[in-house]
Amino acid sequence: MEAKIGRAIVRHGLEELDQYTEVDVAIVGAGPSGLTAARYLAERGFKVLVFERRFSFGGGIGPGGNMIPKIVVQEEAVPILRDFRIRYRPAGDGLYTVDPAEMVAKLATGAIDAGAKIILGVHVDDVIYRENPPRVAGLLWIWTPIQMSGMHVDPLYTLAKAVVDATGHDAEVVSVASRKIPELGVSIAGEKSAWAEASEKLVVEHTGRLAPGLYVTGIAVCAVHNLPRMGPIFGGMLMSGKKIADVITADLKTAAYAV
Ligand code: 48F
Repeated sequence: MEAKIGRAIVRHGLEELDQYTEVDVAIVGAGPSGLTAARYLAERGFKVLVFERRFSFGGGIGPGGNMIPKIVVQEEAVPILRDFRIRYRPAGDGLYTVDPAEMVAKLATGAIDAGAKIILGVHVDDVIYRENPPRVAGLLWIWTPIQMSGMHVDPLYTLAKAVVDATGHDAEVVSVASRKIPELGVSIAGEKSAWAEASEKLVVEHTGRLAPGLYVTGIAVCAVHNLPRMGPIFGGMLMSGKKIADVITADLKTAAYAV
């Protein structure tokens, strides 16, 4: 029995890792923006891979507002809640509350059911770079426990036509690209203090492509573009995830990305 269990895991696990060595879109981070983007891209037929450092989904959703188990979503993002069948309760003034555990579960289910592959326990620590024109062509990744051990272990590669930084406040993918590839012209301007109303709009407006092959969504947009943060209101994260899916869909249809 033990041999069969081990063989089943090794065979199917490695077979699937092999299938995901090259993808259309690699999303780093399974928070609200990354999961939303994954679902809308996967349902349009793109091969989508999400790498998440933790062994769980949801990023900053789970803790609610300072650990009180509710988050807020505004009117404009309600159609996205409906797409994911996430229930919401009116709180007045165009605001709705949502149960964080339900949102985590349904965003992840929506992405997976649409066909996205999520791999947990993966730390993305670098990008793959190509010249002429300078572009990001994929990711380097390593299992999180190995990264945490501090031991030197060489990572593995995933090639992607589009790499999405959905890593949250630290914008980790853009950060490494800005340090190591000055030719890309990307930088981290740093996030500003909270101004929820302005931030919720600005984060969606600034969501987009930063350089060929490199995209940013979610609160990472604030870190990159020096925008105010917002706190436990999540409509902007969902709308940013949907917008990056639209931007990438348009880009991948152009000749430059056609393979
Ligand atoms: O932080 P996170 O939820 O990012 P988001 O989608 O949403 C932000 C909100 O949760 C909240 C907010 C808005 O109301 O202010 O903070 O922009 O999810 C980011 C995910 O990325 C993972 C991390 O564990 C988290 O689940 N992550 C971060 N860096 C890496 C990573 C990395 N280098 N490799 C893999 N995963």
